[in-house]
Amino acid sequence: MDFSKFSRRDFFKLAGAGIAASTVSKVAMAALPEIVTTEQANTQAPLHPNTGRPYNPVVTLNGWSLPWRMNNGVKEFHLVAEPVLREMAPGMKAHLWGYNGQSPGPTIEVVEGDRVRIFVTNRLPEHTSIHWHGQPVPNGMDGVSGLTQPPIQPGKTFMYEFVAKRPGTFMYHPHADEMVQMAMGMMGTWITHPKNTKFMPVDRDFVFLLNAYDIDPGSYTPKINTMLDFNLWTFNSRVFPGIDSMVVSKNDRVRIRFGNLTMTNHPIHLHGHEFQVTGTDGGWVPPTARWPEVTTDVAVGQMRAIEFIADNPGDWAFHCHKSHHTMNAMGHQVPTLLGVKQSDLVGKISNLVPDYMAMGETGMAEMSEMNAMMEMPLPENTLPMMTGTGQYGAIDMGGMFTTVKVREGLTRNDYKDPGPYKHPKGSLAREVMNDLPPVERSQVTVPEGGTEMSVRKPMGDMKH
Ligand SMILES: [Cu+2]
Repeated sequence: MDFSKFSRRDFFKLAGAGIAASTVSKVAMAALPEIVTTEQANTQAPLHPNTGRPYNPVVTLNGWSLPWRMNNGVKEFHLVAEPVLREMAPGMKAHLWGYNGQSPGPTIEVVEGDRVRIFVTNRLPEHTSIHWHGQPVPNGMDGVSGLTQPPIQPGKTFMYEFVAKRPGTFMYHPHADEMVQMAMGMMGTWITHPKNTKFMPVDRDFVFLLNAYDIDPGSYTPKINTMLDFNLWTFNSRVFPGIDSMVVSKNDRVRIRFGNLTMTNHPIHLHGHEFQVTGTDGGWVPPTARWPEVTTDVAVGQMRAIEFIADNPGDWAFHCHKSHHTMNAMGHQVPTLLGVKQSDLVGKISNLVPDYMAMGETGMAEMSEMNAMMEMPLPENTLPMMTGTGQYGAIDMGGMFTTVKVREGLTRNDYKDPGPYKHPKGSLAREVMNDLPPVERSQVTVPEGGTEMSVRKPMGDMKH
């Protein structure tokens, strides 16, 4: 993540002037907090509070935190539900619905005990609402359209207000035409920081949502009726190699929080370290109830916070362990051709399909190499199925995959991508050459008068 490219001022734009909402007068709109939006999909620097109670901010992976204003002791935010253009990785953009210019919407960070007021303006073509997933709020603030409030009609602005009671990791999403609105990317993270800034301190605190889309190769808009067969498995509406690395300093205590708003579970796996699940939907896990893991499964609607000491330098893979969730569109329905000799067929098929290429005979890794060489043309606005290049070649990944980069001696707020890890001499897997020292072979001797066995093999009897 390259924070050097922009300052917060360049990153955001104030969109308040252009709102012209149909039913809120200019005077009424002037009383609302300014609308802050962004069109960028880069990870933004943490938002350090300059008003209100102190807290240690999170870093939202390929996202940002929403600025607020204090109004007589109340923290006021302004979310705008609207169509957005999200870059899912360089080379592919999607028409999604989100909040304040992006999907997911901005992270909202507050402190335990804060009184919070959230204005929600609806610029979608249909009604919506926002549910504050996981938070103990008064029933009328729970955002379930029809049940606890009338829906927010297009052009209208609603106001939610409650005290952020329990510290932890939460989500927000519509509770109105959910199937469509969540398939289109409407969701965001909510962090309630503990009032006591010394409570469970960490050096780096990352957060993102697990989400998924079904976007046909060559198109831009998700199919909203898909129930299970999604083809883009995303962290914060980004796929590898578009997901930023999580950069940490050696021996940092690192927290990574994630919530699952897809239609299936995701076993999230970290290489090179053991972690503990320190937080769930229900709050922080007491130390005596934690156990070490390297993979934690996140069910639909759940949130998990994991913590570990980053004591092992390197570029460590961090990904969903379902292998179809670490690839992009196009590959999921390809027939298995392992071991099928296609050489005789190519000529015949080429008469029918001029660009036909035999694939999959020895595996699918050749796909990523071919994509890398740009020999196989892809439809417009389509990412290769497996992609990404590391210092040693093709990474053969997509979807829910990124890296945790552990480096010596980074300063506290340095999140810049340090480039590929330099492996110390002798610590890298390598091809076996003729340079291994000779080894004394153990001499197996048959004991005198040794046993005799008859072994029946397909070729006939053999005596040993
Ligand atoms: Cu997964």
